[in-house]
Amino acid sequence: MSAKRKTLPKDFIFGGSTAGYQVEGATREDGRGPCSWDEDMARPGSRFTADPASDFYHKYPEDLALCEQFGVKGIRISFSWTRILPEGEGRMNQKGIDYYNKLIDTCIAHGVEPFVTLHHFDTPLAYFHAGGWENRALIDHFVDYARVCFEAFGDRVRKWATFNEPWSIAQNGYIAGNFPPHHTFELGRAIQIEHNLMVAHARALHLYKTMHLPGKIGIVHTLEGKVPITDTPENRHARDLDDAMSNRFMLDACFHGGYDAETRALIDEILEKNGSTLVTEPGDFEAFAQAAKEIDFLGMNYYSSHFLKAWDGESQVINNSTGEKGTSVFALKGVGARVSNPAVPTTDWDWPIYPQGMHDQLVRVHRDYPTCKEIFIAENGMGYKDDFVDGKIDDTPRIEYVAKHLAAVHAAIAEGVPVKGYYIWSLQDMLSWSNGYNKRYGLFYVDYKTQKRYPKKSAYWYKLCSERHAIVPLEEVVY
Ligand code: BGP
Repeated sequence: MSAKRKTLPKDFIFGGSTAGYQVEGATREDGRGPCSWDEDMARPGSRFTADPASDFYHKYPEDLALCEQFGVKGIRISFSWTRILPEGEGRMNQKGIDYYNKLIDTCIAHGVEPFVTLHHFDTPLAYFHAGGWENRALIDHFVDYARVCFEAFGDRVRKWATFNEPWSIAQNGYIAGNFPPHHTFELGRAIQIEHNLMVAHARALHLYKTMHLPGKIGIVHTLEGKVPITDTPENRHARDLDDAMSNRFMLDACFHGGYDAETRALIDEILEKNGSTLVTEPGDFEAFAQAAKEIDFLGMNYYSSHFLKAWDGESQVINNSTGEKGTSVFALKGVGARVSNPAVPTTDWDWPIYPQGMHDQLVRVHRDYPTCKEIFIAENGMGYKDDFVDGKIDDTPRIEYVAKHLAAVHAAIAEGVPVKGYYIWSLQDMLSWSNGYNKRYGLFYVDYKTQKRYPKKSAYWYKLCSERHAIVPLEEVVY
């Protein structure tokens, strides 16, 4: 055995992550109702469509057989709310229930534990038109939908997440403008949405606990590392502001049961500079306090960190959604500017590759949020324009990326952080929300014309890691 080998606990789950809208396709099949993204992808000028995506709606038996073959022991899936309740509420769609029953049963038959997210960006269209997560009526509807799911699938699903990445819903929809409803620089609205989502999370989580089902429940947050580009008081303050808005505000709600005074002061500073205020109701904080006592785990997504400098100017954002390196701009009024760090490499989409940030966020959650009992890396991976050569895909840069991030997990575990699994983003290639199909993440290559799957070199490497409970050196992969 190599002296360099880093081992992981025997019960550490090597999983694969997916999201309903990004893999299922079949958006008009079997009575599914429309969601916000259907309308978005149909608008003039839209570059992509979610049909057939990776056709997981029909190909799931094949993908789960691949999981079993390649040592993938857990799969993160998300339910499409409008497959289950086509209008978002009321009438149930039996075909949607049947589909998810078959999917869950097939997971279990292959020894692949399902980890279900209730909401992964695809809000029912009628609610989106009624204001989306700005409209507090959606909180009650979400809790009702959660109840339907817990009742139908709670006997077999043992890991639940209420939401995927509330921060992305807020930031991408209301600040960066690359998700529906495509608003830009509306920091106050984004923060309000974060709060409303935290209330919906807390109430659904508490409901689950009252049902005494045999599983665990948490939430999936994307935690972005924030680092001052140079160590000045102004840059450190920019770091604190960005961290409060992206990470701390919601971690406080989930694990402290309310906003810490220092967090609230940072958030209020951003709100004031952007001419906004936060609206809360007293019951919100009761819900936070209750759910913080009951939450079982944090699902942490980590892709990159941001290097920050102080910024006095107006907000400016340019999204790199084509993979043309060096085209991103991100500066927010009242917060700070994200700048490139020449010492840190980036992906073609300008995402800094900085595994240290993953380690630091894991340690920070463990230190600052001791009520967080377990952490799963619910997403991490590398968007890459894979080359398909004679049926083979040598994605060595992806293996290197994942190995470095697993090493960060390994180091955090050695420091006492209870990380229990790693779900690579992504299991198979799929639709990227605002980048389409040339940004691939999968262990399994999808030929979108034929829907044929091809295991990449990373799949063979991941299998060895899962079998040996270790971060296997690249040289040991036979491909
Ligand atoms: C996360 C989302 C995923 C996935 C991933 C990669 O924020 O939870 O759904 O899309 O990011 O992002 P992208 O597809 O933009 O590269």
